[in-house]
Amino acid sequence: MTDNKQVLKFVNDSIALCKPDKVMWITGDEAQLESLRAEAMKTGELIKLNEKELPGCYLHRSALNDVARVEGRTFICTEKEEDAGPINNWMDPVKAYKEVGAIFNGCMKGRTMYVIPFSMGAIGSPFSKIGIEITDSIYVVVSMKIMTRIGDKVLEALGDSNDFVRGLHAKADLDESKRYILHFPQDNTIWSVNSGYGGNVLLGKKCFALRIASYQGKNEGWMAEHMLILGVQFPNGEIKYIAAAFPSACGKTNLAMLIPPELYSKKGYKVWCVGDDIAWIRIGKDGRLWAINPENGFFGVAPGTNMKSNPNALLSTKKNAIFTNVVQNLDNNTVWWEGMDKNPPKNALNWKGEKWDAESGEKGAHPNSRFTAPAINCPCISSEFEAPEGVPLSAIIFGGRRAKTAPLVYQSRDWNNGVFVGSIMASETTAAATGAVGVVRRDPMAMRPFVGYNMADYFAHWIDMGTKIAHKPKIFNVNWFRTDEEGKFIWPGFGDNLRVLEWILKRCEDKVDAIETPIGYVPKAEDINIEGLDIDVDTVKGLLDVDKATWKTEVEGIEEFYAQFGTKLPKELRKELDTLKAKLK
Ligand code: GTP
Ligand code: SPV
Ligand code: MN
Repeated sequence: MTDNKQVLKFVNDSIALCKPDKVMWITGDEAQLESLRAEAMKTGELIKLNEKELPGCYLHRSALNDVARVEGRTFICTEKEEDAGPINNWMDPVKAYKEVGAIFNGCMKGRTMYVIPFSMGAIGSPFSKIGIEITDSIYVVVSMKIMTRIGDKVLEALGDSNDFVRGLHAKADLDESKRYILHFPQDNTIWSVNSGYGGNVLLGKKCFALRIASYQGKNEGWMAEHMLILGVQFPNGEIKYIAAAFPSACGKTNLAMLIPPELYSKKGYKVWCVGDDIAWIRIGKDGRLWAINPENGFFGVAPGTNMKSNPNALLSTKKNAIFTNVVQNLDNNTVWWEGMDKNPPKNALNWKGEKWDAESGEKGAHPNSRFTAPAINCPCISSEFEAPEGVPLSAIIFGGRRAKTAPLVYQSRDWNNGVFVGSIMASETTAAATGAVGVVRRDPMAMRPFVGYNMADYFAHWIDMGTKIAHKPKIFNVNWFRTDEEGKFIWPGFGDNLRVLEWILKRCEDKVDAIETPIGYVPKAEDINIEGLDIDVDTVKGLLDVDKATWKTEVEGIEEFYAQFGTKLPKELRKELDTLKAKLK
């Protein structure tokens, strides 16, 4: 335990509110965690999987109404509504504490309250930040063990400091109509109630490491971003690092762990994964941007993960992982999901726990079924994964899911133009959040659901950072998802995305030419290496095409999006939009 008065006050206040029967401090000790797993197996919250094939692995099924992030019930609770901005849902903090406090009141009667001290970032790193999550869910405890660094050593690192995020979670009755994910950035506080789904309840992740941290970053001069971090190792051994922001379920985990095509691996190319979802980025003493991954594990999308698309992710799940809402193969007590292989199990239960046969035509795994897996399981985890100061960035990449409009890759003209490119990102919605799938919406920097303050101020923070970074990374945009007339993806994607990264890194060193278009620089088609692929230079030309008419329509959408911010929109972005319009004339 701890003598930290602020921590004790937070825990005692939470006990007074939630009224649990018992309180257990999570020490990080394996015996304690193992006894909790055993308890969860008794209640069915966790199902132990085949110990030989999947040692230390468990299956969890969430409630049927609780399978994704709930953006409509996620709130930023700042004193002034304007500080939450036009994109976020806002709730007055006084009202939020009172009304949602009433839902928490007594909700842990008959239950145990678990107190989880956790660190985002390696314990003791100057870039790391500490949180305390209180929860009534063993699934949360054992998942936080995978996703973050937990236990007594975190309390030791905190000492008597008050610099920690207070996270209170209760699954309560899982009542959808009383589900709230509340953020109080001015109080370093998160309240989450009536959900058991990862993104809503593993409070270190989106709630802390993005929503609260983005607010802290604005005030402290750094950035919390929805970005993967990877290193490309060249045949001469040199490694260049890239951070990339794609919206939820748009390919971060896949890119972060990509396996180079044979053509490249034979020459000695390798890709190292530093992180697959979140980057905390600061200006280093050398004037470059340095990024750490604050997480300790992956909360990855299961469907589509297979030995061809992402072997490194699949191999990461082979021990000490938790699967949520996938198919259970009853013959050998292992798991399966759509796109794992072409042999769905015959004797199986679907994600709801019902008898299921693939012949029925119904999906067995939920489209947003996921796994939590320790990062150290990943065969390509970077040697710099725990480096206290992180890795230096050569390039920042934005990208989304666009059937048309956005070319395979383009480079922004400079930092402010790059911020503009990030700010106008749009992408088709996915199953990672509740609501319609496949609808194009603006998702600036892939942060639409994750900025803990006014998005216009967030844009201004990006512009402002640019004035302070002596050696700025170059900013690019990619789109792996252009489709042909039949709706099929034209670009092979996955490992072959390295071909695009190669062009990007060459541009960073001025080693390759480009063609100027109204939106920025695109490659000459012959500069994208297609050796060994099924596509020809003309197809690449098509993928790189910037259609003026389509972009004129796009500009109308951008105007409409920007209009919400009124006079708060940074003038630099307005200027970029005017330039784009002029170039499209
Ligand atoms: P979050 O965990 O929600 O933040 O998602 P993510 O951005 O990490 O996405 P992930 O890598 O899990 O990919 C989501 C889906 O996109 C999966 O179904 C992948 O198979 C698919 N995908 C990823 N990369 C590519 C690609 O290069 N091309 C195509 N066509 N699909 C891809
Ligand atoms: C995402 O939706 O972007 C995820 C999964 O990475 S969650 O943790 O649910 O946010
Ligand atoms: Mn994500």
